[in-house]
Formats: sequence, C-alpha cells, structure tokens
Amino acid sequence: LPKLFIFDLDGVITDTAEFHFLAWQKLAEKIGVSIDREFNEQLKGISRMESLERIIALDPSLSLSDEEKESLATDKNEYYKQLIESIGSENTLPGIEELLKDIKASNVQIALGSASKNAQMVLDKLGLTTYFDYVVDAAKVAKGKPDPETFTTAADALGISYENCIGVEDAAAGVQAINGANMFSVGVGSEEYLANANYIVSDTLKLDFNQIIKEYTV
Ligand code: B16
Ligand code: MG
Repeated sequence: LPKLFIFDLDGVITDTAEFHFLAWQKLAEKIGVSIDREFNEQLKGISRMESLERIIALDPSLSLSDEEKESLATDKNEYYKQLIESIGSENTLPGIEELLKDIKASNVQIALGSASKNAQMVLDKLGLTTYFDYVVDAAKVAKGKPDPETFTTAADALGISYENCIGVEDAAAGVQAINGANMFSVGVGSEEYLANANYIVSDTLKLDFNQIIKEYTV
C-alpha cells in the first residue's frame, strides 16, 4: 500500500474551478480583456498572481504597476469569495467522500496539496477537514505548481518518502508537479490535458480506491 494520498482541491475535491473562472472572467472584463473556458484550462492549478499575469498578457497594450496588479488580484479574490460563500457538502464532487473513507479505513494518510490561499476555508465549508492529516496551501510553498514543492512539502511534513505517495490532480501543471516529485500521479479529466499522468480517470466517480492501488502497484 502507499502511505500517503495527496489531493488537489479545485477540480478534484470540489468544482471551485468554475467559480475561479467566473471570478477571473469578471475581472478580465474590468480591464477590457475577454477569456473563455478553453483559456481557463491554463489557469488551473496556477497561483492567483500568475493567473493575472497570463490574463494581462492577452492585451500587449496593457501596462500595469505592481500596485494595480495587487489591487486587481484582490478584486478577483473578493469576487471569488462571494461566489463560494454559500458552498457546502453538496459541492463535494461525486465519489470523493467515499474515496476518503476508503483511504482512512486502510490506515493510509491524506494530505491536501492546493495552490489556493482559500484552501482551508473551502475544506471547512465542505465539512471534509477531519479527513486530512496535513494541508499544504499557497502560504506554505515558495514555488507553486508545476514545481513539485506543493507535493514534497506534504510528504516531508508527514515524514513519508515520495515513492510511497500518490498525488491526484485535474490540471496539467499539477500532474507535472507530482511526476517531478517522483510520486505516482492520478489525473482526473481529459487525456488531452493529462497525458503525462501515470493513471487517468475521466471523472471523480471513477476514482476507486482498489483500482488506484492496483495501478500503483503494477
Ligand atoms: P486562490 P488548486 C488553484 O487551486 C486553482 O486551480 C487556481 O485556479 C487558482 O488560481 C489557485 O488555486 C489560487 O487560488 O486565488 O484561492 O489563492 O487546483 O491547486 O487546488
Ligand atoms: Mg486543480
């Protein structure tokens, strides 16, 4: 058995990815840029400021000071927090709580590896905090995904070697981070974006504990 599962938050445990998208869309409008869901794929797993930089880059005529960027990033977070204010356990993606229960029942530890500064608040709202032995959020790492640090930080904190870890991600940058940490990567979503994952499922309902363990041990 592995010793630790490390879960991404947005797009794996809950679909706040959609709320991030809506908040970025509103922010982009404010600076006269338009973004669609396809562009949003690039923002998944990427930090708030890095996401803003990518949106600003869509209009080469835009030149913004650091203060203006900080203020735009804060605006986006305010939109986002309004959107997630009313989320609850019904926003946990299908199959996730069952999987967390199966992992716990096997005495395997669980950590969160999120790029979001709102990660702990979201976990609390979903009522899932007690499943997690350790939470890594944006505040705990210097280099965000695709750098492996988010995942290695969780393993290091719990004293577990990387080859005994399984990371679960919905974003290309996240899969790259897991692979870079020499952990087993499980991708949730389309093969088009997640081709580098060691094992891919199309959606969270297909995340079956026994099947993941089988893939991990071959
Ligand atoms: P915040 P994850 C990531 O979370 C999101 O996928 C990404 O879209 C977002 O920009 C990032 O968190 C930062 O979030 O603005 O709340 O700090 O997928 O790594 O759980
Ligand atoms: Mg994600």
